[in-house]
Amino acid sequence: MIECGALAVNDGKIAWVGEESQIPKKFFKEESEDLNGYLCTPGLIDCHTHIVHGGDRSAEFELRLNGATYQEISEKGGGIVSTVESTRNSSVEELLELALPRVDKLISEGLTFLEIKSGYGLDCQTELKMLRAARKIPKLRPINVTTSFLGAHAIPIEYKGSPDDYIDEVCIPTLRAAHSEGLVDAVDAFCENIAFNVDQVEKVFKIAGECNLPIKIHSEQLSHMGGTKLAAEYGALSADHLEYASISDIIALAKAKTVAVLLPGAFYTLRETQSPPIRVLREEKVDIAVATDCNPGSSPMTSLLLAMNMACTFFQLTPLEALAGVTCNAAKALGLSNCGSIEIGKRADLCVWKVKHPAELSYKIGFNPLYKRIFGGQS
Ligand code: DI6
Ligand code: FE
Repeated sequence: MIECGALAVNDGKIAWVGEESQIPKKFFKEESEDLNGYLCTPGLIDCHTHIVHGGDRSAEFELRLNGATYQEISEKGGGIVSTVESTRNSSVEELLELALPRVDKLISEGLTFLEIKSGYGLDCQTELKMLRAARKIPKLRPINVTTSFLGAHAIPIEYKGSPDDYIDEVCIPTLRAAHSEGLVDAVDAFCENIAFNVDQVEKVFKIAGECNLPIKIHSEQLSHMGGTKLAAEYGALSADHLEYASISDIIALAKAKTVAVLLPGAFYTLRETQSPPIRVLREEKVDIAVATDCNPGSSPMTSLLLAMNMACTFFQLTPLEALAGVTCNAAKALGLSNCGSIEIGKRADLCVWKVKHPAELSYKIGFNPLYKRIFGGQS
């Protein structure tokens, strides 16, 4: 933290940062702005969302409040596959109309970079439609977007009981089609007892490798399936959720330099009681990111500040760890090197907050102290 700091922006990038008293003379000539001593941080990055989707699952929320579990609802044909039906029935325009208010909410809290997953299509046409919608968002809003192909998210009704056939006949050909259209920045998979096992996920990771695409995983969210170790073996950018991860899983992440992404919104919504192994993550020096997991089932959340608050309260992250989780470590989880910190040469994606100390960002619940958001040098 620089107490009396200043920075210079040129051509959308950070040209200088340091003590106000040290600003090089050449920057004095330029246009300048007083930020009133407010806190300036990197722009926020949400590194795990399913923000493009049709329909809503409020009925399922009520079922869970009456005692049904997430897994039971999923086994009865609700859950992810019900969002699949709504998403298949929506056009790109309709998906955008639904997604943009969610994106706007995140932007209002200083978001400058957003990851968006497919995975509610589970057929070629709809997976491509979701990714095309995601690619349109940066044309409509001042935000950068990176996409993850999540064809291995759930088993669609037409392949019930035949997950291997789904992977071979739909997921892999769709990944190839989406990649050849330039729609995919990374490949993700849901390794879980209600989704895919390690062998099925590994098949998808092999194709990602052939396509030179980085991988990510949803692992050990509801049970221990072994996806974390598999992802580490394949050099994944991130392993996400991790509630049921073991010590040896975390050691594998550390060795592979894979980022651990914590998703406290899903932990909260599902009233999970087992926390990810934070102490071990710290001991093994695994980089920790925090994201919303914005999705209609397990985390209908469009506030990254709230995710920071929850990461502190539920998982006992320090407020500075939470801030690193939505900036520099979120950038790492997406394999980005041009944003996530205030450094010379990086994009001038910045937030100015009307707070005195960074802890205030995580401390308040439902309060937004954003004073100014700067995207590529533009406010
Ligand atoms: N894990 C999640 O948290 C979301 N997907 C996943 O693999 C949940 C998706 C949903 O319930 O719609
Ligand atoms: Fe997710």
